[in-house]
Amino acid sequence: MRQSRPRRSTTLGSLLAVSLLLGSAAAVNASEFPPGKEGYHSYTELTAEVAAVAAAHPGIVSRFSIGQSYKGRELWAVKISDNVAIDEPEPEVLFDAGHHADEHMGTEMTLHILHWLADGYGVDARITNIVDTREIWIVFLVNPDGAEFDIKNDRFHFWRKNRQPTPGSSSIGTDLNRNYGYRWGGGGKTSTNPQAITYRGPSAFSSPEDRAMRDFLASRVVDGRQQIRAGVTFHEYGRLVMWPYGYTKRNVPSDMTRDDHAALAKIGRHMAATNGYRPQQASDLYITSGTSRDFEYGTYRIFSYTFELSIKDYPDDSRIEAETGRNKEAALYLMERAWCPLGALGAAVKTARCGAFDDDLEVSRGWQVDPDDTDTARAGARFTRSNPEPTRRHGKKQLGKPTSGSRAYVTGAPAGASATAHDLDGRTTIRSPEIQMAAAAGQRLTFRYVFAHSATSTAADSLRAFVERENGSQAEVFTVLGTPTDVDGVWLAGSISLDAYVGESVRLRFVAVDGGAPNLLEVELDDIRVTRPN
Ligand code: NO5
Ligand code: CA
Ligand code: ZN
Ligand code: CA
Repeated sequence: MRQSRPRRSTTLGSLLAVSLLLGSAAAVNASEFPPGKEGYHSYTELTAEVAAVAAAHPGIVSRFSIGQSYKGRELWAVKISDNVAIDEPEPEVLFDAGHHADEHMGTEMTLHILHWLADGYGVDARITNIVDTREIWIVFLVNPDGAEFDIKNDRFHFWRKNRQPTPGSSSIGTDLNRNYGYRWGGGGKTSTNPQAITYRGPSAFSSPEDRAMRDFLASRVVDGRQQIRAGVTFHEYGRLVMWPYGYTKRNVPSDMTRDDHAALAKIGRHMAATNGYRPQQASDLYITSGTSRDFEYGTYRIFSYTFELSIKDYPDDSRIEAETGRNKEAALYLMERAWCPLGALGAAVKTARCGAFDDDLEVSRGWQVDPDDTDTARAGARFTRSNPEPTRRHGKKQLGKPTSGSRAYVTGAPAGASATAHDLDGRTTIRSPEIQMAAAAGQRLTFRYVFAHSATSTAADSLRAFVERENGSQAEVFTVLGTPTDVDGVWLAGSISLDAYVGESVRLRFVAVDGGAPNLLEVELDDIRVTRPN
């Protein structure tokens, strides 16, 4: 859907230019699948197939490469959307396959998703709607070197890793689903032995293939916010639908919120009900560290799932149609749900969390600190997005527990040697990324805050919220002032009508000031949202 305000241009154009130059390079050492498995796509066939679909559907499919494998093969990808050459403000979804060389069904799965969308566009109303209102990314084969080696000389080699030699050893190959830089080096079914099939690599992102995935994901951060909201990484085998995390058995560790866990599990169970797979947290299978799924959720809060296809490894090619087909509903559902995954939790959550802005402050989402370079608070006392340490003086002042997860904006997070060691003196400001308000009444700015101070406080101490318009003007919409009494820290709720800004593009600002003679003042902010219209 073409929106009134196209996003600023992205790297897609340059990626396309690069792929045009490199796309004609002939594949080297092409192999075929063994007898009975010819229905699978070799790298050469995959390359040709993706190019053919893109050429047949130039308006909605664009092919590019996210980078090269260790041996220099292009890592082919497509974007599928209406107005495909334009980066529109539409929710994005990522499907990938082939981290593991021997798991060939995953690549067939991603090719089927490509065909469902490309061939169904303009034919099937549901698919047309998805293509018109989403931006779908597919990376078909993250590990082409391994996949080609696995079928070398037209027989299987039971190869899992990439084909990168490990420095200082005679071993070849890193497990690309152990090499991502989130909790890399942690425990579970992962190895430091270069010979092991789960070798994690000498360092996080030591493999060019995972680096290409990392850089592609980073390229989808626009105006500070990750655009990809949901995804599936296809593996084999076991017929499982798995949600984060794999690195811990805990259901809701400190790097996950309760709401996210509830929605991840609910969506996972829903998808499993449609494909007949078993739904579970990834670590219920076994613990893993350095996976793509944990990286995507942990770094960006992408609702990232692992599907284990098939009941066995190397299924006959006669199984491809049925095994991929049973995942069609799940794939379509996730693309639709990507609009606001948390909305799966029901009407109240949808109103609160599927509006124009929703930030639990758990990961970076584009806020600027000291946006005008006019703040006077020293660096250690400014708003930082962090896990606050509790402080006490005549009762609680800085509270140690955010209202969601383990991060909030805090004026100096450490407790320090005394309660006043890291409290605020002077002014500190945060400014949100652009927020496109819906053109309907009833939207509210809601947030949670702590405003705690000593009995020496005055009205020179304050927490203020402002709405900044596109023309730069700022309106104060919320004010709390200090008083000459001891006020303990407690999480309070702010809620302000934004009816004056319907349809506008705005930014939010929060300004905390310790203005009088130095006194104890602690300010915290969490769960900053613009709710849906009523
Ligand atoms: C995966 C999942 C546990 C993510 C893995 O059999 S698999 O290797 N496809 N299982 O261990 O990375
Ligand atoms: Ca589009
Ligand atoms: Zn796998
Ligand atoms: Ca939080």
